[in-house]
Amino acid sequence: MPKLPNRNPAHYPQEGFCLFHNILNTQEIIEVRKELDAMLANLPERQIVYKDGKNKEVDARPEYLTEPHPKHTFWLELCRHPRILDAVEEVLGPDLILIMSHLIVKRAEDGLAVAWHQDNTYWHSVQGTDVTTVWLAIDDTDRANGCMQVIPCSHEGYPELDKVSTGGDDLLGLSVKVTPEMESAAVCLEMNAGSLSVHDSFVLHGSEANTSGRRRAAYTMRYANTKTVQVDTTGHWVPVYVVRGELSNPNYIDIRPGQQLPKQMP
Ligand SMILES: O=C(O)CCC(=O)C(=O)O
Repeated sequence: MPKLPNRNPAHYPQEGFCLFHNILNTQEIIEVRKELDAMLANLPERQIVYKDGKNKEVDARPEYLTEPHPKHTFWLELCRHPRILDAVEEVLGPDLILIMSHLIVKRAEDGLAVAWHQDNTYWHSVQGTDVTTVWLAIDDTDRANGCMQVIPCSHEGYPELDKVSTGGDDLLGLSVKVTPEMESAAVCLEMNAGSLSVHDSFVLHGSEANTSGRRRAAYTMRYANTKTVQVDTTGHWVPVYVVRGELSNPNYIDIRPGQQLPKQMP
């Protein structure tokens, strides 16, 4: 019997993730898809990606649309959408910074798998554990098109697990070793477009390749509690934006409600 994902934000600290249904409405999702389709139509031929622990040049793929928010107002505006921030506030509290984002699109019958990993262990400029990722479904997602999978409670104690090279054709090129018992506890985060999950930055998660005839697109937005997490802005590759609550660091950019969005980086 498939395990049902946690939908109660009160259980997030223990489970390490939570599902929120229907956060964006149909019209909002149509607009998101329009922006995404325009980006997909303009993919470069080659791109530099971080894979297997180093930067490499590869044929461009839509799984690697990293950090659109400092470059396009549309994505930055989405990162401060009040209903998305309400979900984040439920698990991280009211003082929130946006630290990264990434569009991950798995084309029909071609989308890459994402091996088991812990996000936080890749982010050396981020100090602290109150960090969460919003994974917004832009398309309906299920096991066949490579939905996210999470191993509940695997963040407990915030262990930094060793990584090994996958040697395979997956998004990261690295994987954390997971026992069959751990893997059998994994939960599939199947959801309709407009729903989202949030996951702790230490919880083990990944996804399988897209073997279906349907696209699987998602927008991941990464947030932290600005009172307990420090970001070294000199070593961080994108600006840090205050989206809600206290303005704690003069190096962060204030985009709280009512603030004009800054000019976009080229
Ligand atoms: O979209 C996926 O399949 C993986 C996403 C992921 O690893 C993340 O959001 O940290």
